[in-house]
Amino acid sequence: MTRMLIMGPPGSGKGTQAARIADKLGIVAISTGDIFRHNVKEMTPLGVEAKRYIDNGDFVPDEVTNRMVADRIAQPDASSGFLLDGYPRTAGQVEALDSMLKDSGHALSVVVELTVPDEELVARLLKRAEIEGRADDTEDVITHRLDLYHQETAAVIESYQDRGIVTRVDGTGQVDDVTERLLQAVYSVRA
Ligand code: B4P
Repeated sequence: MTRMLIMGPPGSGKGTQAARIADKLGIVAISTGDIFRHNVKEMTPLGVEAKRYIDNGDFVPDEVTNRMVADRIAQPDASSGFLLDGYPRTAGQVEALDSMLKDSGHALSVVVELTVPDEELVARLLKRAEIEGRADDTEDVITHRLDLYHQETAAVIESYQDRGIVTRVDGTGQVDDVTERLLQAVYSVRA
């Protein structure tokens, strides 16, 4: 039963790789960013609240995000395992996830960290801006998201490193090659 996290800075390929890895492992990929964007598009109360944070590149408050994730992982399709993409991003979210997992009687199998140099991250996100036009892919907001990542989320990864469950994977190069490296990393932990 795989319960794993994919972590890394904005633009490191989390969303791209999460779908591929979850498909290979036969588990569901849950992306907090995708759930927020869907709610923003549908203009749900959650979306209206989340939009002002997302557009500025800020984190949506923990209380809102934690409740959303708890509801999502309680759904039947997550009962046989899941891959979380973009969560947890703060110390408060780590604590909340720990208690969700404790309640379910399962532990995290592995945390994979995608590493990509900052210059390449910015280039990728600016390229995506040309294609998708996401409101949070402007240069200023990208810089702010990267700063937030280094200030808050890097410490989250360190806290998992202290538990000895983090595997670092080089996120540069062709998408297929990164997928292959990630699968090798996951299989080596499960073996
Ligand atoms: P996310 O949706 O998680 O956005 P992201 O960090 O930019 O990652 P994403 O998955 O989109 O990009 P990827 O690296 O796959 O979060 C968006 C916002 O939602 C946050 O800023 C925050 O406001 C809010 N939010 C989400 N989770 C939250 C939480 N837990 N708590 C609070 N707030 C939260 O890909 C980027 C680009 O790179 C793509 O265009 C892709 O095609 C390209 N790419 C991927 N792999 C590549 C490769 N190997 N080579 C070249 N390009 C590649």
